[in-house]
Amino acid sequence: MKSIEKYYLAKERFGTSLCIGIDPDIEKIPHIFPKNAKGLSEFSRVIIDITKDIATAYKINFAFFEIFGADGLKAIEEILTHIPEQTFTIADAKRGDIGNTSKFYARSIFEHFNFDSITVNPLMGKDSIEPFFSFTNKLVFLLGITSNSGANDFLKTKSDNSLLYENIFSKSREWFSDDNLGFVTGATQINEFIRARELAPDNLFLIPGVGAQGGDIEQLKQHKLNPCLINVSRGILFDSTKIDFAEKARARALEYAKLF
Ligand code: NUP
Repeated sequence: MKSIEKYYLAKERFGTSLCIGIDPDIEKIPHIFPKNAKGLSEFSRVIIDITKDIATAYKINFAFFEIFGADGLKAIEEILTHIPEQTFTIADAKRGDIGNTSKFYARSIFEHFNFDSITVNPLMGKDSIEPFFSFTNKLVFLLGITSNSGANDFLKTKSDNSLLYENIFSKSREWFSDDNLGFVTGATQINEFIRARELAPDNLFLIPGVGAQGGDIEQLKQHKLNPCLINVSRGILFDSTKIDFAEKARARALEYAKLF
């Protein structure tokens, strides 16, 4: 099955656009877990157990695991086997390099880890992102307009008579099939979100920035959100860092799931 079809089926099944971000910050996980890769894996698996009937997708951010090297990568493998078959998965790895190297990044994420999708940094251009699209059954989220303040530094500057982020949306749609092409659009960037939807009306958007980063979901909901996945990481994972963390994470996930 193509990843895009899996997204639509998962969304129908769980009835929400909620994507839970697996960002197990070693400084923040509850004290009952060991401060190592095993701890990250155990904590993440509890979060999945307690929310797997709610979330349409899980997004695993590699940064939180890579601090433990090979053990961290093993933890990602363990966590992936814990995610239900029908739930959509995203590798938030923000890869991208010369074509010959990207080919191996793509194989790692899609063949070895078998994620449904990946986040890719498009700034090295067409040949750097093409290898990800050669996996025609998978989905690639290009960083379109990011949620952080640094989006002003490059993405919102003029390039070729449009803004750089506008070029990312329009050029990549010329190059690749909409079925494989998604975009990251930060919830904190409302005007740019509206423009992005004009440029890519039916592409899947991955929308981070709700919760800890203060993105205004009510404002976003006044525009065409779908098809989308809205990611919340800290806002669910660390609502409590005490013994009741799982209960609290579930309650937050339910609240967000109903919101979108
Ligand atoms: O533009 C982006 N903003 C962003 O926050 C692109 C991302 N991939 N992310 C990721 O989404 C970020 O790295 C983190 O994994 C998650 C947001 O986490 P939180 O702010 O909900 O805790």
